[in-house]
Amino acid sequence: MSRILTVAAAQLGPIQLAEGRDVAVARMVALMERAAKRGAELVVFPELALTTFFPRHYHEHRAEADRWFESAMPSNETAPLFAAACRLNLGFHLGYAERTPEGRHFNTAVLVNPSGQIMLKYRKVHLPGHAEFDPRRAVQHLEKRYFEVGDLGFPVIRAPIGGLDGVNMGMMICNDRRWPEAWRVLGLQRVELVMLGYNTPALNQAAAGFEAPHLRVFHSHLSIQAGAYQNATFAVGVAKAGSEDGNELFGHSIIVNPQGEIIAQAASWDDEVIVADCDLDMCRLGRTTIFAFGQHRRPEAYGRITGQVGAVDPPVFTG
Ligand code: ING
Repeated sequence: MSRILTVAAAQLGPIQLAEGRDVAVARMVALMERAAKRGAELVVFPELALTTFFPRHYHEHRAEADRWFESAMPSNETAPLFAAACRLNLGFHLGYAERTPEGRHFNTAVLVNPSGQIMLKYRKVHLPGHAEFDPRRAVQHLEKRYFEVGDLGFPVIRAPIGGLDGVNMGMMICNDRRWPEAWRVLGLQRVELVMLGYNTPALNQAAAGFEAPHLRVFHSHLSIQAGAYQNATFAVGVAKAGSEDGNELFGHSIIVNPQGEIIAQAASWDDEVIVADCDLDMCRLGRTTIFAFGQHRRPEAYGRITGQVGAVDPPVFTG
């Protein structure tokens, strides 16, 4: 008996600095309705889906940035998403900026069931960019200024979704997809579906050297396809895309199967729904053969992975 989950990636076009959450939420409800019409049971939204990608803007006083954060989930502004999920019998993943009651700040994602229960929460671990204003950069990337490092690890939950009694689901956010460690921690919990949203500039903004523009998408797809294949899991990578106040983010949202194949891809850099039937039993081949972790992994050889932060120089051959 195959276990099929119909998943939608709900890619968002740009959200301008001046646009309120109500505009984004209304667009997102429309995408949920389109996804439901296409038979989707789960809808995956991008990272920081409610606002413009505000880490590109410098706020001298961090408290000025609180305007970009949600102090409750659901809040009045996001309640329509929860109502739509119930009305359409959809689960959904949402990326947003979280401000906790204690005043801590995280780049967060939640997985919500049709009843509005938050089944899983994840806080972004790999924060790219910098904490202070960098005059060398054409555009700032201040995630290290506005967010703390996530403190929830990389959790996986087995939960009912769609017509299935239990699916092993996990999340990561944007830059996390570039780090194989994140994928492997999820893989070691038998994850079957990894949901990740991203806001990725279409052009390299670090003043560190030339990177051909086509490589931006190549690296994103390479990371997601490799992570899915090497951990025998489905993956859904969902962009916020388009030009936000002149700053271009690329789209190319994808759904990837446990063989690392792209089975659906967005064609625009705007609001767009892509849908795929994910037969979760496809995970079994990889995890019982090539990536049967219990039979083949050798943690005693991997000490450097958790023992070191940065790289060290190797010994020099002296003949
Ligand atoms: N954005 C980018 C990402 O990792 C980035 C930042 C782009 C880092 C390209 C390195 C290279 O996709 C976020 N929000 O993490």
